[in-house]
Amino acid sequence: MVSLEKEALVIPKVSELMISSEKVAHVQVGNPLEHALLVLVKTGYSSIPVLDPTFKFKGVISKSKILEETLGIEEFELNRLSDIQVKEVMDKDFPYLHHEDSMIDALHKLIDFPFVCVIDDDGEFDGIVTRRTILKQFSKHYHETFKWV
Ligand code: 2BA
Repeated sequence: MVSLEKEALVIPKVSELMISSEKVAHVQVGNPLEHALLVLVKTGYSSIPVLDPTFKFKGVISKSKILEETLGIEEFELNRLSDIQVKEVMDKDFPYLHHEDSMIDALHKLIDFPFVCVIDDDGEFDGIVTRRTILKQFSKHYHETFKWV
């Protein structure tokens, strides 16, 4: 079990850990699922944030949700994807963080989700915090604390 020395661990804020919005792949609520699948396949991610035209965070769309929509009775019906909008199938019940939240707030949310979106006071999307970033922080602290390991 990892024991972190409370005094030595400087807890960063979400603003110091996030990947900023310009580096994050996203789709819009009104995009057809066909477009969302293309973005997901091209970027290699399994899920990405969904924004409205004013850049507000609205939910998350995943490859698995999109594939579910293509399931016909006997075969995959990919042509359905141009008739369905992202907002109809996206996951709306997704947590978010604010800039001033701490790494520990992010850690709690990242137990159940691979990334969490960061929004400002108006709900505008500013970026994401990923599991990788948090794990790297803990790994760094662990090795700095127990240099002989
Ligand atoms: P996943 O797409 O399921 O990816 C799981 C992990 O696999 C990622 O963990 C990363 O370590 C690796 N990975 C997958 N695709 C990658 C790629 N194209 N380039 C580099 N590494 C890749 P995390 O980095 O912790 O990311 C967690 C989740 O955050 C990802 O889950 C994805 O849903 C989202 N994500 C990360 N970076 C993103 C970005 N720039 N734009 C949109 N979504 C992003």
